[in-house]
Amino acid sequence: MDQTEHTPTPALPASLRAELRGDIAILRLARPEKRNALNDTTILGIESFFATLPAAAKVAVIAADGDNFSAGLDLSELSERSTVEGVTHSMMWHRAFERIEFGRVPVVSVLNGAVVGGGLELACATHIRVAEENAYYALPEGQRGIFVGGGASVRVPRLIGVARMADMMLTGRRIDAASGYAMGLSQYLVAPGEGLAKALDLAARIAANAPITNFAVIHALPRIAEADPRQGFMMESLMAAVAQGSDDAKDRLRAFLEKRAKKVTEF
Ligand code: 1HE
Repeated sequence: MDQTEHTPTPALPASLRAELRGDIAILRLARPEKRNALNDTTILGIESFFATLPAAAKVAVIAADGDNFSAGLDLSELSERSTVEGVTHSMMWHRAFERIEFGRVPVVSVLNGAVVGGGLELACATHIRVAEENAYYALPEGQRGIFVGGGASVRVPRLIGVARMADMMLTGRRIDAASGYAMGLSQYLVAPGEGLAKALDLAARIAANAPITNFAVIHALPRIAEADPRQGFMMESLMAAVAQGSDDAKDRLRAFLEKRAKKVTEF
């Protein structure tokens, strides 16, 4: 909950479209003719969208127009940059994607077609990835003579391990949606065209959680998971006590004991 909310939301570039559906904020990558390649304007637009989410938004969904989630960095903008400009550019991506990963609300992404380079980096900054069966993943930076710069070396190994990421970068291989699902790149795998409906269903469930639980999952869980176990256990105890002490938790526990709450169900 480290973000200031401004209203109205600033205008987004033409490469992005935003919509608020109830308590779900939806951001669409809207440059399908360029396979949703991510230029600087789009990255700044993503940062701005997540920095200024409407107060009503409890969860966000990122999806793409067209047949591809994103072909990654807009290579037409990869002009002659100095070393310092290169660092600054990469840090701009990091800032934008940290707004997603450590923002105010959980974020679900819908992956289809190419989820490549910076497109995979964007996807990995979201909390839940729903892949359609036609999605594929690649890190072609090796072929382009560059290195990842949008957070992949931090986020991708957490999902699939350093060895698999090294393989992707060294060989430029494509990983299909089913293999990506099996190795942890996505948490869900659905038929083509069904990703958005699935993401909206998940988003509705997330929005119904206690806000303190969603906060803890986004902000406490990743820090605890990376902490030394002794510090981690302590942070977990503190976070658990904070959540448990909330009126929301008390109401929900009472509702369960009085048989007014849903049981654990499959979906
Ligand atoms: C682009 C880009 C792009 C497409 N930058 N313009 N990413 C890559 O190395 C992936 C490069 N793209 C591709 O390999 C292919 O485009 C795809 C496999 C993703 C899709 O193929 P296809 O046949 O459907 O489309 P296309 O004909 O290749 O592309 C359609 C148009 O989009 C075309 O422009 P047009 O004006 O000729 O119509 C392409 O030039 C354009 N286009 N991808 C710019 N990436 C923070 S560091 C992150 C580092 C990286 O992300 S490196 C990985 C970059």
